[in-house]
Amino acid sequence: MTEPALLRVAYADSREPVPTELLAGFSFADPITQPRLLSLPLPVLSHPGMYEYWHVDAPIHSGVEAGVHFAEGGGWLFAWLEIADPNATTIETAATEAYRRMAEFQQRHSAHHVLRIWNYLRDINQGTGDQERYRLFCNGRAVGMGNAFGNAGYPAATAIGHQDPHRGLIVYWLAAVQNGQRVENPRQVSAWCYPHNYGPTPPGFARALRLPNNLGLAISGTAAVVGHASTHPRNMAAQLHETFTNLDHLHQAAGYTKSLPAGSLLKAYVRHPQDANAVAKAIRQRYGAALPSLILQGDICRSELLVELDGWYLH
Ligand code: 3EB
Repeated sequence: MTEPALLRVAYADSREPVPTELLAGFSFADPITQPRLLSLPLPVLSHPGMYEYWHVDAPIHSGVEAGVHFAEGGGWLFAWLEIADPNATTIETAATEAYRRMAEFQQRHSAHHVLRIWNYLRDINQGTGDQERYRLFCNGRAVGMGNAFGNAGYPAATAIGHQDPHRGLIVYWLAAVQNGQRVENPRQVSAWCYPHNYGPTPPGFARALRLPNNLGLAISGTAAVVGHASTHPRNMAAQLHETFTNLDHLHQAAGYTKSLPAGSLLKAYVRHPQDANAVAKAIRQRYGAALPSLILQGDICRSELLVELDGWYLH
């Protein structure tokens, strides 16, 4: 099997022309309707007007199949779907539907290895105990994915809350003709082994995924979770420091010695917009001003967590 082409990820000013050979593009709380571009309901606090682009140096074919929007080329596939999630529908049902449709869609496409998934759902912390919407989402997701990923073969993932009453459950993903390698963080209990005090269905995701073609790592949503516990509840500076430490251990577990080399990107989700500047500053101090980063307003799936990072370790 041929290796997938080079995949590049960049943040760019939306006033610049949309690049060609685009696999995917993302705007943040900025409505756009163009094939291959997805508008995400998370305001960007650090660089208003920035978009995210995924480039592949190959011809791209795009379309819509059974409500799944997709673009594929060069051995890569980007796809997304949105399930309306009005109050009458439970988020549990919406998640099952989303993952069933993803699994069915993936079976029909040659780039069938799902490597990385992002989940954005409204009011993620609403509801108490096991009725919290994030926990219900985890229940529904597990039912919908069934055996699609096999045990411990989960993709890397992010699950973040949005506040847009007009948007539902948005799931987008990256798949490839070649599989990647799952990477777990030795400082953290694997998510699918979380004890049941975090909800009846542990979340199914890998901490990172080593991309084919030796491109680097797709890094899952990473927060101040050590073992399985949230640390430093409601303390932004300490959570951020713990999260940086988690990222260090994660890239070391993947066999990389260098911390986020040139080509890498980082995204921070902050619960409170007033924390954006402090987070941007801490990222600059830790990784240098050259690292492209975006600070988005988004809710973390555990209510005591204030910040989560995800990104790309690319070299
Ligand atoms: C954590 O470490 C933080 O449910 O897909 C991070 C990444 C988190 C993905 C998911 C949840 C998910 O448990 C939360």
